[in-house]
Amino acid sequence: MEYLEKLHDAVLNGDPTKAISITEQALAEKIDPHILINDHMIPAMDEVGARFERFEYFIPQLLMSAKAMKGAMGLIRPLLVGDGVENEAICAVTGTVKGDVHDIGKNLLGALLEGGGFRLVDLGTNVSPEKFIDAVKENDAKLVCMSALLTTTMPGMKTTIDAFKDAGMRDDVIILVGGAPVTQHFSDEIGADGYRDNASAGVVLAKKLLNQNN
Ligand code: B12
Repeated sequence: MEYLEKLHDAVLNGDPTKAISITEQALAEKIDPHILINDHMIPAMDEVGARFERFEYFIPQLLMSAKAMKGAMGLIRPLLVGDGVENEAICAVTGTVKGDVHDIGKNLLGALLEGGGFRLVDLGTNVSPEKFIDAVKENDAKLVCMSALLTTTMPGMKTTIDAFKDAGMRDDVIILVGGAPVTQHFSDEIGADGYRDNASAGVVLAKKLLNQNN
């Protein structure tokens, strides 16, 4: 599977056309999509971040790498979602917190939640506490998943949890947090119900906390 290394390079070099064609080939050869994501594309994005920190990459490169990963994810997403959605499914609300536009990890989590049988309401990025609360009310959601990729936006998770408390709704929902800078310690400190460092583990935890171990 040496050509899969080229998927890593296509994301690292911000080449959506190549990322898409390699993903097409890999899926045609029935390679597990989780391998494409976890062993090739996420490490590439980590390297993109490292280069950004060393001032070797700048915003345009970050954007092109994100575009490459999103292009490949467009092909993978239907496979992750599968036909897991059921009529009586529990509603999960996902969103990236206010001030933050990073959405690749959040979208991956959303696809896996849908694949895990949840009904998904994705609020997108830059989501205020009020929007999370309104979405839970409108959809009778039992799960809220917040994502943050910036240390400066992480406090928005606490603000959102506090807003649920103020609205008298904290006990109605399971709240999970995640994103590269988030830690278990931070999750405990802000009163979230749980944290995981990857999307698949997040879905397993959500099901466990909702007593849905199917
Ligand atoms: C791509 C990227 C961008 C793109 C985002 C495009 C998009 N549509 O998402 C763009 C160019 C827009 C961008 C902008 C900026 N970025 Co940026 N970006 C990145 C980069 C390189 C990759 C992020 C990514 O997609 N990773 C891949 C995904 C799959 O990983 P993930 O989101 O962490 O998700 C995984 C887990 O965390 C988990 N997960 C995620 N969410 C959740 C939620 C729950 C509930 C659970 C259980 C799990 C979970 O699941 C996933 C794995 O399965 C990171 C570096 C990095 N390694 O993280 C920097 C990085 C996050 N960016 C950074 C910075 C500084 C910025 C800017 C401020 C730059 C600037 N000067 O303008 C802006 C901020 C814009 C804003 N207001 O949000 C810094 C943050 C530093 C910090 N300490 O806060 C980083 C770390 C780069 C760096 N090393 O310096 N960025």
